[in-house]
Amino acid sequence: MKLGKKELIMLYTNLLRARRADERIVKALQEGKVVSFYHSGQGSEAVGVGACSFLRNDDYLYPHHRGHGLAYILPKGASMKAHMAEHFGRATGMAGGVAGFHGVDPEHGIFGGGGTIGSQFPVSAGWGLGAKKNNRGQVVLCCFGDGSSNRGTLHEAMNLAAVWKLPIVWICENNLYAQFMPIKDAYPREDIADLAHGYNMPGVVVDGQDVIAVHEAVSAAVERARNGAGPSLIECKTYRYRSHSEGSADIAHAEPRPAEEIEAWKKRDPIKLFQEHLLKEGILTTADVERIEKEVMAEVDEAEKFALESPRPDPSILPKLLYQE
Ligand SMILES: Cc1ncc(C[n+]2csc(CCOP(=O)(O)OP(=O)(O)O)c2C)c(N)n1
Ligand SMILES: [Mg+2]
Repeated sequence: MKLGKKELIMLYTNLLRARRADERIVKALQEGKVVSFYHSGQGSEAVGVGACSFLRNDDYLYPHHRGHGLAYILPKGASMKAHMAEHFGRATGMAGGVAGFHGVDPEHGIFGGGGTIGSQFPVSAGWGLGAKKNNRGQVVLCCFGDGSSNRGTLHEAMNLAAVWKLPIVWICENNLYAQFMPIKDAYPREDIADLAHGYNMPGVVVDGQDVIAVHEAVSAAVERARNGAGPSLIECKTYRYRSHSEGSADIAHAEPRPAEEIEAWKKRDPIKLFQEHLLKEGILTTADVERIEKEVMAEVDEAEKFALESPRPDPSILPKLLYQE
């Protein structure tokens, strides 16, 4: 799909929505308004936004856990208010405010995630089988990290999906680390996309800071899957700007992550890169950039206000550990 001005601005806006909502949740957590932990997605938004902005409503999405799905689920149609309210532990949240740290919105084909890394593979294979049997051309996007690719469940699911030609696009958000473990010390090759050859499917490496590159690779794989040609694997090379989760040490093994590495990736901020590109091409003016910033901030303010004004869930349905007034 060739993108016109409207679609390009939509991609830019989605990048900004994911970033600003993520920043607000981090701030709210620091202020004690958010009830639990948070895995920030700042730095890798182009992966989810590039992959999910042009999916069909009835396509199935298993979002990655960075930003607790923000960059994936917002472009797929999920509500920022419901995501925010979930994190504030409110009844209007995506999962009623009781447990939704993984994006969920069944009306938009997002059936939630799981806390167990690697659970997305067999679950997505099941959805892929369902999609194939439905025969409506639905596609499944299964998103995971570099560390998750080391789970044995990947083999079972990718093998079955390849044999049965299931309509699945496997999307690896390779941010070079699994918590404190550098992927170079946990995987013997350079590219996780190489795994695809073992399952007789295309394996593509893309620049995960480039939202257009991600979009192009994913839409080719989506088309292939819709046409019955089976699964593909897309590896997006990216980075996370914050620590694994808020409050945890920002380390590789037991040492701080290298400052020069963080700086180099910040120079390739996906939003900055895309904004520069759109300004240069005359798609956006500086006035447009300011207007979009204001609109997105208004959406984020409104989402936070909605969350804060929403009621707490009925305590009788809450696991004891989660409920604090
Ligand atoms: C089976 C399992 N092991 C460990 C964890 C704890 N854990 C949560 S996220 C994470 C890192 C996953 O790394 P990766 O797949 O690269 O994703 P990233 O967090 O880097 O985006 C770990 C170890 C878990 N949730 N499930
Ligand atoms: Mg990782």
